[in-house]
Parts: sequence; C-alpha cells; structure tokens
Amino acid sequence: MVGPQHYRIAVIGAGFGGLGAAILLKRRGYDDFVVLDRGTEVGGTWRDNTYPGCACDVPSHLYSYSFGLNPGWSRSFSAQPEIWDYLRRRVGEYGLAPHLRLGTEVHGAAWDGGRWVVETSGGTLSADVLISASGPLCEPALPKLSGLETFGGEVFHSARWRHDLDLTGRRVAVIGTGASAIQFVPEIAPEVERLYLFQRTPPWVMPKADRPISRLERRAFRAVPGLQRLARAGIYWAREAQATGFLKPVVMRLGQRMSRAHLRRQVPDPALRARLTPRYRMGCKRVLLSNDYYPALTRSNVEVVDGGVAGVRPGAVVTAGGTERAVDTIIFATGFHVTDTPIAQRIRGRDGRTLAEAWQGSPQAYLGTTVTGFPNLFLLLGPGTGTGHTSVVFMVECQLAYVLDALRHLDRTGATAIEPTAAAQRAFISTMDRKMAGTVWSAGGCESWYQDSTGRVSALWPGYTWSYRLRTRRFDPAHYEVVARA
Ligand code: N01
Repeated sequence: MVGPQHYRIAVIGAGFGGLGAAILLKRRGYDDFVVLDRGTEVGGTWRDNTYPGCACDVPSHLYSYSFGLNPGWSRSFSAQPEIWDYLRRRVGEYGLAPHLRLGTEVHGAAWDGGRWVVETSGGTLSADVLISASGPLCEPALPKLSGLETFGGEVFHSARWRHDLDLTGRRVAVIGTGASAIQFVPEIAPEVERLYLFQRTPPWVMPKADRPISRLERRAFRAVPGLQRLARAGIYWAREAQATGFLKPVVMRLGQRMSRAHLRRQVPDPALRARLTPRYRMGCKRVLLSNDYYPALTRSNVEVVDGGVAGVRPGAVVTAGGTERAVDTIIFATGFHVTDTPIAQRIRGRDGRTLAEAWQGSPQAYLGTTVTGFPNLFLLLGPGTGTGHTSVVFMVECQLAYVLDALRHLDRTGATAIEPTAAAQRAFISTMDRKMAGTVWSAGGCESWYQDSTGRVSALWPGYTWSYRLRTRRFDPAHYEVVARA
C-alpha cells in the first residue's frame, strides 16, 4: 500500500513566517518541502486583516525581510494592501508556487515515533520536520456576550471585515479600543449614522510620524547600494533604544507626557479627555500610534461608552451601567487567541499530548522555538518571541537562522530527531520569567494579550531583540536530546 506523501519539511502557514521559511529553505538548497495554508492566497495576517485603515505601526523599511528589501515602499508606515502585495510578490520572485498547498487546513499533526503525520483538509502527508508558522494573531477572539444570538443585526470581527456591507447610515457598535479599532474607527466614523465605541481600557496613543516616501527617496534607495540598509539600521537601533522604556518602566514617564500632550491637543473637551486618559503605565499594553483616532472621537455622531459591554439584546448593546444603545451592526475589535492559539490543540507530541495539554494554559518553548516532547518541531513566533517595540519580522529571521542551523546539524550528523532537554527548557523559562518580572509588561498595572490564562507574560521576549539574535545565531546541540539514526 502506498503511504501518505512524504516531505523532508512541512511548514504550516504562508504568512511572513512561513514564506520566510520557504524562501530560506530554497536558498539553502532544500527542495523537498511543502507549505500548507488554509487561505487561498498567501499573506497570513496581512491577507486576513482588510479593515478600512489597516496599516502597520512598524516603519516599512524595518517591516520586511532583510533578504527581500523593498526600495519601493510608498509610505513610512505601509498600509495593508502594500504589505500584502509585498508578500505575494515574494512567491514569484523565489519560485515558491510549486511548494504551496493553499486552501489546505491542518486539522492535526502527530509525531509517530519517527516523523510527523499531518492530517489536512486535502488528505494526509508526513514530514521529518514540522515548522509551525501559523502566527500568534490569526484566530479572532469573540467575547461570549449574553444575548448575542438574539441581536438580529450584522455582527463581524475586524479581522473578517464585511466588505459586502455598506456601513453608510448604519448605527454601529465597535467593541474594543486596541490597535485594530483605532485604525478603522476614524475611517468609518464619517460614514455611519452613529458610532458607539465601547471602551473598557483607554489605551496610550502617540502621534504617528507617517508620511509619503517621495519618488526621489525611492529612486535613491534603488540607485545607492546600502542606503536602504542604512535607513533600516537607523530605525532598528532607534526602536531598540525605545525598548529601554519597557525594560525600565520609569523611562516611560517621558512617553506618557508626550501622549497626554497629544490627547490635550486633539481633544478640547476636558470631560472626554479624562475618560480617554489611560490608567495603567504606558507600554503594559501595546502603545498605539494615530493622528486621527482622537479627532474621530470628538465627532458629534460618535459616543465613547465606558466600562465595556454587559450583554446584547435584540437591536441593542447593553452597557456596563445597564443602559442600552440601539444599533444594527456590531463590530468586534476584540483581538485574537494568542496564548491559546488553536494550532496548539492540533499538534500532538511524543507522548500523545497536544501542545495545549503540555502547556496547561501557559505556553513554553526553548528559545521560543522548540518544545520538550515535540521532536523536530519548530515554532515561528512561538511563546516569548513577540515584541512590544519593534518588528516581529526581525524575530522570525532570528528563528529561521536557528532552524536552518538545526537542519544543517541533522543533515551533518545523520541524527533523525532533536528536541530540547527538559532541563534546558526549564532553565530558559525561569530566566525569561526572572527578566520579565521588572518590565512594564508584567508590572505596568494592566491586563493584556501578552499574558496567558495563568497571568504569566508568555507572549513577549523580555529584552532587547539584538540579545535574541545572539541567542539564536547557532543551533546549540548541547541543550538537546538527539536521536541518532538506527
Ligand atoms: O486587539 P487587542 P487588536 N468587552 O487585543 C477589548 C496587532 N495589530 O486586534 O483593553 C469589551 O489589542 C479590549 O479591552 P481591554 C498588535 O500587535 C497590529 O486591536 O482588554 N471589550 C481591547 O480594547 C495588536 O496589539 C497592527 O480592556 C473587550 C480590545 O478589545 C494586536 O494585533 C494593527 C472585550 C482588543 O484589543 C491585537 O490588536 C492591528 C469584552 N468582552 C493589530 N474583550 C499593526 O499596526 C476584549 N475587549 C501592525
């Protein structure tokens, strides 16, 4: 009987992580790999998030692969269509199409003692090595609101924008005031009849230094070798300097002063201003950048409703204070399943447990990449590799260097499987936790998606990202159990 199609490497996800993996695998001479994605196009979060105003809050030159610079960025902070286009163009440029299996959802992956057996919507395949690049911000989180099923109007999440729905003249409830909401609220506010913004925690908002990149600049980036790399390095190190504020929260006071001045300039009404003033230390949640969010909230057809949502009734949202706002549309801008990502329930390791069962609500991985009990598994943007201040693409590249070195190790030594020792993973996590303790992410007085269900900040790297680069430059076999070929 013919078994499932076998690959050397299977990659889950065709976003920044998965495409980056594919490009580098190809460049290193690996041809026997497959990239699986449930979407019918590549692009990951930049394919899925198409809400009006969707853009990156990391400067364009930094938010791209170091091996795939784009001198043609049209703005200092790129909008979603341009980033998505950047990713799609990489497919043709690197000849990735034969490796892509789009429209293929991974239902499960299990280690069978010598390889990964991957069940997908398109059948079963197997692989020696599994790279999970499914992304931490891929699965929309919808709060369980009582009465939601009785609402009777339109309901959707910001990451699944209903472009077929004309919002003109509608009465809309937006729930959430995070990075997504602050981008689309100013876009839809002029269209809708009424917009009720349900705010539970006012965020810190800073001005966004966004501007078009002139044709002259773009020409210079194309013509002068190294110029774009220089610009990128400048942005990178400026961002790294900002990390000091997250690691030593007292430095954040300056940022808080700047943000309050921004609020004062843009919101003349002192009562509204007071309600928009954050009550936790800046950086504890993601710092938001916007020049048009506060002005949108001063519009006469916009009301900020404090305290969150108590429930939903037919044709209305019930406020925490028990009053109602009559609406015909609810838009959830309520974030994603980050530390409880569904893929963790689908990957089963050596002892038959899933990642979610092994983690017990608090994700852990050695270097945020490999997990004890899960041989030959690599997690891109795994636990502890998010950043609050700079580009996650940088972190992905650090991980990819590590993964490629691990593959080289397997090839060179003839080993069949590697997994981090329990002691190495434990020691790594305890160092992470110790470093995290003094940071604004754990001591800033807020709740955020950086924290898991146990309250541990398990989503972020608690340091400068250059230190992560140093930790991941080389695969370190001393911290691994290695299974030699029989
Ligand atoms: O989600 P969020 P997001 N009742 O989790 C509120 C990235 N991103 O999609 O703060 C009422 O930040 C919740 O309230 P509170 C970026 O990394 C990047 O906006 O918990 N409210 C909060 O206000 C970002 O951090 C870009 O009190 C409820 C909001 O929903 C991440 O994605 C652009 C609620 C959720 O905010 C997620 O951002 C966009 C409830 N039951 C996003 N449940 C770039 O520019 C939740 N909330 C790159």
